[in-house]
Amino acid sequence: MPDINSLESQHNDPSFANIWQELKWRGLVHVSTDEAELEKLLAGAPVTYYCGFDPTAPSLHLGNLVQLLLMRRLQLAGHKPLGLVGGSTGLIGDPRPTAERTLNTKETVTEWVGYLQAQVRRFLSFEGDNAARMVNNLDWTAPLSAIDFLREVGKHFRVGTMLRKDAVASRLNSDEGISYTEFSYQILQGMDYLELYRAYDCVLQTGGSDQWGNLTSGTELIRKVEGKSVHALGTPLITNSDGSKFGKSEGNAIWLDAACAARTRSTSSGSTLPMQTLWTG
Ligand code: 485
Repeated sequence: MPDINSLESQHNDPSFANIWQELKWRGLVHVSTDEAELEKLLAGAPVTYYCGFDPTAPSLHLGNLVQLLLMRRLQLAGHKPLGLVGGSTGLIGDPRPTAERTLNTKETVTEWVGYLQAQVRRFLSFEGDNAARMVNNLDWTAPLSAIDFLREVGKHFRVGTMLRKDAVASRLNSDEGISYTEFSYQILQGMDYLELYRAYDCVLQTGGSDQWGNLTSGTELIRKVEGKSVHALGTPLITNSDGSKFGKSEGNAIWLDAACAARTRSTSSGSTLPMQTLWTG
């Protein structure tokens, strides 16, 4: 029996014409930029792509696993992954549709960055021609002053466009509204894509379909600033059998870290669940 936990024994299915066809067959494509172009791009020479994970808990969860497996499949097809753990975005918080997040301390976020990086490392190969690389967005956001941020980055964003993003629109319609801090989140994620495009020629960002607003914030920024069309791919979200979202924010996450799962099992109802609840919408 091959050891399915060893990266060396993993491979894509050679019966598919190309990786895009395989991803589609596996139900990993919910929404994307131009499909024909993306299929051609991924069937060609190695490209660099990235996916970001925010340290808003001490462990990744099942929703993140979909992205890790997608990243690995793209790597097995010869492409180069960048695993981003959000040392800066984790300090701000991606707006949830329902309520404002409580800010975690900088010490806590730093500790969780370390845990998440270790988890991401287990799913990707850091050796060979298309070795993965870990990046942390705190490296390029921490040195940026508020004035430079507003002059160099903020100037490219139209408030009207920002207000129309789903995550923001749903919060504006709620009693609680949205803070300026969380409203700015999409700019930070857009800036990350631009930074990674410049530093590594990264031309694809992946995420769950809930990330579409943030993914396109980056593709639009790169089009404006660099005049270049880059790509985004949103996977379906893992939902409960009733179609509701499944994850950290909803309090029913299945943690990838056994120690974390054990700690929350007594307090959370969702650490084990029937398989029928587990597939996508
Ligand atoms: O440049 C980036 C900075 C941060 C992020 C992505 C790119 C994180 C992203 N905003 C986010 O909040 N992601 C969620 C998380 O971190 O838990 C989940 C998404 C899910 C999937 C998963 O991350 O809700 O759809 O993308 C990897």
